[in-house]
Amino acid sequence: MRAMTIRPILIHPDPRLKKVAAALDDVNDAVRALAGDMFETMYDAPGIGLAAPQVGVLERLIVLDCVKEEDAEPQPIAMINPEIIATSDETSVYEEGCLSIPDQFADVERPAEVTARWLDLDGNLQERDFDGLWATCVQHEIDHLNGKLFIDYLKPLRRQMITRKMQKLKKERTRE
Ligand code: GNR
Ligand code: NI
Repeated sequence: MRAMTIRPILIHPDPRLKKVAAALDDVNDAVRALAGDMFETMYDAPGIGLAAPQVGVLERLIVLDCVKEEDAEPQPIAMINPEIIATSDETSVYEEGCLSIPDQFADVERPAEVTARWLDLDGNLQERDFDGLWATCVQHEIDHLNGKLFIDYLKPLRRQMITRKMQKLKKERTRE
C-alpha cells in the first residue's frame, strides 16, 4: 500500500468549493488511496470531517471521525456517495467551523438526528443513525458535496464579512 499523504486544503472563496461533486461509480484502489489521504489530512489539521472537494477532488467522498477525546478509540468512517435518507423534526444548534474557512465559527441549526446511507470502502451499502456532533458533521460534509458551506446558512452581511476576511488571508498567504 502506498504511503498516505497530507493534501493541501482549499480555502474559501474557491470556485471548486461551490460545485456539485460527481457520484463515484466504482469503489477501487484509487478511491481507497484518496480516502487514506483524506484521513491523514483531516487528522493532521486537526478536524472531525473532510470532504473530497476540500482537497480539490470533485467526487462524492467524505471522511469523518467525531471522537474528540485524546485517549478514546478513533472511529474513522469513510462514506462514498452518502445520502441523508431521514431527518428528525427536532433540531440542534452547534457552533460550526470549517477547515476551508479557518478560525471562523458560527452557530448553525440543523436536524438533531439523521439517517445516512452510503457505500463503504469495500463497496458495501451501509445505513446508520447519527446524533449529536456526528449528525451535524455528516450534514456539514454532505453539504460540501453539494457546493454548500456553513456560512451559506448565515445572514448575508455576516457571510460577506467572513468571505472578505478569507480573501485577505489568502492574499497574505500568497505574499509570504
Ligand atoms: O473540523 C471540523 N469541525 C466541525 C465543527 C463543527 C461542525 C462541523 C465541523 S466540520 C470541520 C471540518 C470540515 O471543515 N469539514 O468539512
Ligand atoms: Ni467543512
